Amino acid sequence: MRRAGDCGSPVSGHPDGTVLAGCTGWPDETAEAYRASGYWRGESLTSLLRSWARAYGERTSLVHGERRISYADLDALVDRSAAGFRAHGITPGDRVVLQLPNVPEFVVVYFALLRAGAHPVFALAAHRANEIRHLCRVSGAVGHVIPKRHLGFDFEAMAEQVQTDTPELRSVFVLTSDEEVADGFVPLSEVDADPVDLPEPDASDVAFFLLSGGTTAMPKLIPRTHDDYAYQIRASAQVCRLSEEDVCLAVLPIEFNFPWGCPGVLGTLDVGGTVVLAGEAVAEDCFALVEREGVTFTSLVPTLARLWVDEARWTRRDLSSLRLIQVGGARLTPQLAARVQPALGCRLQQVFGMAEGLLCFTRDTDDDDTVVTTQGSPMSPGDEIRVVDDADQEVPVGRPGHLLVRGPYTLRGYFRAPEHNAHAFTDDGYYRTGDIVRHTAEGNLVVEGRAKDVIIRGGDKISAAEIEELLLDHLDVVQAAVVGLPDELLGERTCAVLVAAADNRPDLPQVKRALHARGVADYKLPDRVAYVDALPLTPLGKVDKKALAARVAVTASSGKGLCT
Ligand code: OOB
Repeated sequence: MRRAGDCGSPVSGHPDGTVLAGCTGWPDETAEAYRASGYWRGESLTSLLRSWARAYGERTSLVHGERRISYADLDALVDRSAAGFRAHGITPGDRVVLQLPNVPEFVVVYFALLRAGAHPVFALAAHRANEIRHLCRVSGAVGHVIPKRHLGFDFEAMAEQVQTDTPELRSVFVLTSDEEVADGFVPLSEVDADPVDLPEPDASDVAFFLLSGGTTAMPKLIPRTHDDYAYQIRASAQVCRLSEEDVCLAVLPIEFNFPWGCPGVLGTLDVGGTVVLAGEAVAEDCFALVEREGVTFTSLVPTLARLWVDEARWTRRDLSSLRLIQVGGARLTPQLAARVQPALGCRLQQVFGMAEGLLCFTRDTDDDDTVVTTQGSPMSPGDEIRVVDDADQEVPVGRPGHLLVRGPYTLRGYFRAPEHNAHAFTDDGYYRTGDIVRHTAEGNLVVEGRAKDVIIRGGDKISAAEIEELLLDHLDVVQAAVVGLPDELLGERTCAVLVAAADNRPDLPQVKRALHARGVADYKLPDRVAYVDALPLTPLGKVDKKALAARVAVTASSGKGLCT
């Protein structure tokens, strides 16, 4: 078995050897140990859906608006859709970019592609041509699933644009109520055929791809196997003590790991509960759904938690069914954390996690202080955690250090990224998370900061390097550095600090327009622009982002000059 950093090594344990070139698996002896410990059970996600349908039959699996879908119907829809994808030329091993909002079709298409032997690649609904083109190229996707329009955006026009310069992308499938789609595109309703016998995917194979929050110019693809994700949903459902009485409200976009499988949508289905898909994240609309459907738990980023806590003071809705609010994805201040339980009348759970794997949760047995001030402890006894200094030497408990992790649901390598993998993993397979954490004496983790150059804006991860590259490519500037500025509601906002080429100093609207025209997703457009004569450098000659952020923050708060 080759190590992380190699390209083309097979996913460990698959009987045929190479399954999906470009993925790094676990070493054979580690895989065996994960099986022996019962973490990996050799069950594919599609076989789980089949067993859920058998066990929970007529119970409601999904609710969206007035639509309610039973477990048996979900399984049957997936069978028809899988046969339909095969009939439309999707074959085992194919990658298909899945870009849909929180609608039942997301769940159906996900399982149908898996059943057809293909691998969904989760795109954000917020992504635009720039990001989708990249995902298609890296994954070698042959298909793209989109809504016709969503929140006023014309996805068909974007998909046409992407297809023009992505020759492997053969098929675009469109979710629409009117059956009218652009020339050459396929309405999703036509991805439907009488069920055919399809072989079960091997559980040790890659099932689907999540996207990394990214430190690099473009998001990396995270291969998740059936075995590792099945374990994640089962174990996280146990941590949250989910049962078939639970009703999950999926508010965050379900293409994120957090609402999809921590325990989220899949963890709820695993125990026979009901998932309510919320199309809108507006707090009052969510409260109406909580009341109507008897929602028992949900997952939020701190920005949304803050809106819920504020709104709960005025609502007339009955929120008494809520028993658990998970908050994660970005730093939750102890001040806000302390307001969640009193305002919403239910337990708070802090979740510190990553699409790459590791999940930490505070537990229902923890005292209030632990829940308010820590990000909890790892989900699995199989999670191996190291907190180290710059020389990779372990630091004592209580001291902050870099968080490294390996375990039964943490990746060993990004897809087709050998150079990046070489420094994103240690030689013995630990993933370098880029987070700075400290251990408390009780064994909980507290996130102290980040070593990676990522800005977390309202829970959305923005790679500074990506925006810097775009700014340099598309604007007449000599240098560009993107930094995060503290923000009351979003946690951080982005500021593009530029060194002008000549007298020309594009202002904020011009900068935004230039990036928007290149098909960059809206959430990545800078919130502010500032000009400096030169970027400050560290002694090693790298841009000193800390100094720069401090300088820009002072200017921004004084309201003078520089920032627009
Ligand atoms: C979740 O996943 P990603 O992949 O979008 O982002 C991961 C990064 C972490 O490395 C850390 O930098 C940050 O987001 N983060 C937190 C945090 N939870 C995530 N920073 C401070 N406090 C927290 N509680 O964000 C994610 C995936 C699964 C569950 C929850 C969150």
